[in-house]
Amino acid sequence: EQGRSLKIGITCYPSLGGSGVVATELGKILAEKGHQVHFITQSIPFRLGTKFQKNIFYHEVEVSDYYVFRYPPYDLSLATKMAQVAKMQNLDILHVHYAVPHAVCAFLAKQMVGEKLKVVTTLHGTDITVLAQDESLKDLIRLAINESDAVTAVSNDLIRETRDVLDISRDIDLTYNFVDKRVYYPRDTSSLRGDFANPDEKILMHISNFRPVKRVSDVVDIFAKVNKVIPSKLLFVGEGPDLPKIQSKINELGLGDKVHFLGKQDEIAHVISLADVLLLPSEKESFGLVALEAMACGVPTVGSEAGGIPELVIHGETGFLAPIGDVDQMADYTIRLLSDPALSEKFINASLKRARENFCDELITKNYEDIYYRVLGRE
Ligand code: GMT
Repeated sequence: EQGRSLKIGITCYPSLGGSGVVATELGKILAEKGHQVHFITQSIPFRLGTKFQKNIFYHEVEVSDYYVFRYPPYDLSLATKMAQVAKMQNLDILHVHYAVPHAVCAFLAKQMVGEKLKVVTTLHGTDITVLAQDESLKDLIRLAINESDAVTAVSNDLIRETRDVLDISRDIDLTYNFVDKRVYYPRDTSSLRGDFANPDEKILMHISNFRPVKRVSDVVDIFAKVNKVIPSKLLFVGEGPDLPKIQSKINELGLGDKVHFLGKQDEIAHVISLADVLLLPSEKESFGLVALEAMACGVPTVGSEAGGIPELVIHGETGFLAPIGDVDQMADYTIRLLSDPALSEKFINASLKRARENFCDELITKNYEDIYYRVLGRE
């Protein structure tokens, strides 16, 4: 019987970028729809908040740290916790985000609980594009994926790459990422904008975890070129390993007074609404959630053609895409967009429409529910 409310366990990296955000937002919406959602994670997912919410429960994984262990066995504690929660709460589904170690732990939990517990694994990217390339992990990842009752991936490109890298042929459902339209819409930033830019200046923005795959150095190169032609400021949001290198590069180029570092920010919809363009020149990006967050706030993206970005950002309609590393082309596109108000307006409207029609929360959460009912044999 479709429609019956389900008991769903969700495991994700509580503090990790897009996958943690999507898993948490999905859990919140499923709970609103009447399902009972149990987060099983090492700490409270950062988008969950701490106040009591109907139908949402949180189970913390405690890791045993006996002196015999060189490394505390988080994976084993997680698998055990998953099995305990599944039995105690009579879970129907364990929905795990990220193959390593979560899908492997869910596989172990299922051995402890029995066949009636169904496992849904969502692949987000680096688990396949980086980890599955590692020969020491490949067989384990393949096992976890093949043994899941359903596997979903956030873009067609990631489905293709998963099949190639792991040499598997099983069905993988496409479930694009989504944003909650009650949160992601263009915000009025008139009172904030003056803190970062003069009225005649445009704002370029980059949001990420500043890991090497994001090619943040390209963002600086693009901005340096754009700034020669268009009065502008660059805003960086987020933190991560490449940040110090980026700061030195900006100082070396003498751009220090044109760049603001906002650090980590929670109210992304507000922050992103400040931007005239989002820059996403990544080396790898299975989806690019931040480009969707920008799109839903009416901010076009200029970026690379990596991974799943072209499935999200339509070149020439909601943004511009160029080959990875082609900063000259990305700078030219940014200049074209920012110097043509009619084109900007067209892109803004197309972005808002695309986010609403193709990546809205209702559509995508319904996809996930359909998958849950399918694996439970209640189509
Ligand atoms: O990109 C990151 O550094 C974080 C990573 C994650 O696991 O959260 O992001 C991946 O999952 C996101 C949500 O599905 C996608 O939007 C990102 O494109 C993907 N990152 C990569 O593929 C590098």
